[in-house]
Amino acid sequence: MKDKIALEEHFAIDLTIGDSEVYARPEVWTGLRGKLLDFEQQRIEQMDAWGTAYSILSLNSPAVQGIADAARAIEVARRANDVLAEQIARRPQRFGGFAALPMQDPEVAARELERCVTQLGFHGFLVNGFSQVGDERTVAYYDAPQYADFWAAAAALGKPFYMHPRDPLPAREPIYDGAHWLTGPTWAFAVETSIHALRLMSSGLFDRHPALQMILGHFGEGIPFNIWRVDHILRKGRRGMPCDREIGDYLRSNVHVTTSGNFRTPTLLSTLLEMGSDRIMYSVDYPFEKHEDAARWFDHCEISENDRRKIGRDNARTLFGLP
Ligand code: GRE
Ligand code: ZN
Repeated sequence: MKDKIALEEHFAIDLTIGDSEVYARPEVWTGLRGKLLDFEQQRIEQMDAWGTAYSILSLNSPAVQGIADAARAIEVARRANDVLAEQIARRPQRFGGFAALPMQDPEVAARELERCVTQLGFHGFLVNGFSQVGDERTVAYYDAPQYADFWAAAAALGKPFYMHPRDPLPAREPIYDGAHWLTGPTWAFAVETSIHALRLMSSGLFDRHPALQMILGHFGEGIPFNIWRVDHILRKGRRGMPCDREIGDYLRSNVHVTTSGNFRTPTLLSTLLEMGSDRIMYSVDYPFEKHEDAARWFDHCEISENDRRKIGRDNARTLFGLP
């Protein structure tokens, strides 16, 4: 399929590139590093070769979320957003952007989002999970009360947000001790990100802001596969859960998922049955994943051509108001 839109596509700046090194074996790091910092060579070549017309770019992980010092987080977020805006201005037909936000300071984060949307033309924001705030071991999840005004400001701008993975802090997750191969994208990313997403969905956030839309990568980090059980259990007793509806209702009215890094037809079909074809969008997760692997699978997987067009392009056009 030509003219696909992809929306979990990452870049890095000098101040954040180091965060990605732990995810690459030494012999591939030089290549990955180059691809994260590149905007005009391999990135465009790969998009052209495998039929992606437009990529919405976002900073690597955890980047701003991992900078406990709020002033520094604010500075790095602004730098990254300015770099991205400059690259979009050079190729507005090929690149869009998600803002990086210093969630360590919710008021500044709201103002930076407003700047990115109204002045830089970004399509929303992407957060890499929880933020470390003040010191390395203090974490904030965004269902916390101090984010109420941030969410009101974000919802008023009318743009979606992407909840992207990061690893849990080792000190808080001894279950990975001695089995570090399960951290990162193997498994820990999905566990960490799905719980954060479920926290937001069950917090009443989407009752207060019913038009707000959250995007999850990797086919929803496991949530669509398990949503029936979640609501089945909660139907027996809500255990103090403050939201108005069932969590599956929010999945079907406030959540979109992408194919990033999860190029598998049974998973796609299961997600289609659970969420319908309006809430699934193509993505690669470049440069951590290859356009080739994503496109070789997606362009020929066994779905209707109507669904392929929706998932490959039209759902994203509608969600982001693209021409
Ligand atoms: C990502 O951001 O999507 C990512 C990483 C590290 C490894 C794999 C991966 O940050 O997909
Ligand atoms: Zn990613």
